Amino acid sequence: MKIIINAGIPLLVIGCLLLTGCKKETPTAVEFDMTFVVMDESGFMEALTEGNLVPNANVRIRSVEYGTEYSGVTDSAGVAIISKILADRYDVMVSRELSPEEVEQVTGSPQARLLSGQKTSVIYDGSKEEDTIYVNISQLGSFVISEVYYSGAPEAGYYFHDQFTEIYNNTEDTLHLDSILIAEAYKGYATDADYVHCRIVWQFPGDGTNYPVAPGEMKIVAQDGIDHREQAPLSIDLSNADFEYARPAHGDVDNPDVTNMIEILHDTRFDFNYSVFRDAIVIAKVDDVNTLEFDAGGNMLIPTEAVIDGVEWLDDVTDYSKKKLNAVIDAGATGNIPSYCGKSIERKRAGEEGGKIILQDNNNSAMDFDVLDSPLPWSIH
Ligand SMILES: [Ca+2]
Ligand SMILES: [Ca+2]
Ligand SMILES: [Ca+2]
Ligand SMILES: [Ca+2]
Repeated sequence: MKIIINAGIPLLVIGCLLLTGCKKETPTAVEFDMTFVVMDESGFMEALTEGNLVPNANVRIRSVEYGTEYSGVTDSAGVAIISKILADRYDVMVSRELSPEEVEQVTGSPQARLLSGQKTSVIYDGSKEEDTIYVNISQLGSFVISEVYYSGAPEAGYYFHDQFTEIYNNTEDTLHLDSILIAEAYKGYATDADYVHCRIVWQFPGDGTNYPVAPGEMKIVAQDGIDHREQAPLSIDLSNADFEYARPAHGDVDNPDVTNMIEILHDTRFDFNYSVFRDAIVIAKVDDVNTLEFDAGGNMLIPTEAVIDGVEWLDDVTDYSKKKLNAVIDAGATGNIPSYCGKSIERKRAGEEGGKIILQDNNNSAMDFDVLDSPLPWSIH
């Protein structure tokens, strides 16, 4: 009796395996191990270890088509092996934090910094099983978009007028927002590495010195600078917003206590509202916005070299066919949250120096952003 039962179980298992095998979409898929060697081009590792290999680096690879992620950490020889990956096109993202103590050994100044590097859309199909990824020191000399709250308020119908953009001074010096542009990238031009094609462009007011932002300080640009809790109880108070997109001639809110952004180019939308599903915005600085050219579709062309920072979000981060920003500006996308969930996207910390938070900017939102359960205007989590 016992023998019969035991014999039955393997048969059942084999049957399940056969059934599963029939359903598999890629029955011929081959798994292989991929070895990553991380090399530093900044000279930091050379100064610290007398070699350019980078130990303790985080290596993440992400399937472009399926969104599947694998990760590993480099060993003392700067090598990480990621096992059993499938042949596919991948984005590779590598980062290694340099502690204040490590940086002090090299520069004499105890500041946390980040080594990072990436490759986009590289094919790993098993024909080669090793790749070298070069990292360099992240540049910190600019404003960055530190948070975008775009998803809309929960339990308030389809209320999304509480959207805001937070801009952070990631440098050691006071910077000015005067005349900087905020623009929305239009769809269909992600392959253009030279220009961001924009159908909505707004500009900060000021003559160059009117709107200073201290190191580590941040400013809020609201869709509407009002207390949104009156319309959506679970939302936020933006009546103290630093700036707002106001279109009073079109019936939009205009809080007299909140400075208005200047409308440069606008489409048929009521307000400069971001999509609650997927969208991409850039901040940029040009000498004279009136000299910018347009494409045949009526989109303003902002030169990529004028872009200070950009961020892209997708409701489905496995679907890069919807991406609007070129990989030079943002090689990835954050988001992956439902609309009207009240969540927000926030740029990650790279470190701290002298009590000031330094935010991470690899020009890859998939690496650089986290999702917050609720928005945090004027603050970093
Ligand atoms: Ca508005
Ligand atoms: Ca106003
Ligand atoms: Ca950036
Ligand atoms: Ca924030």
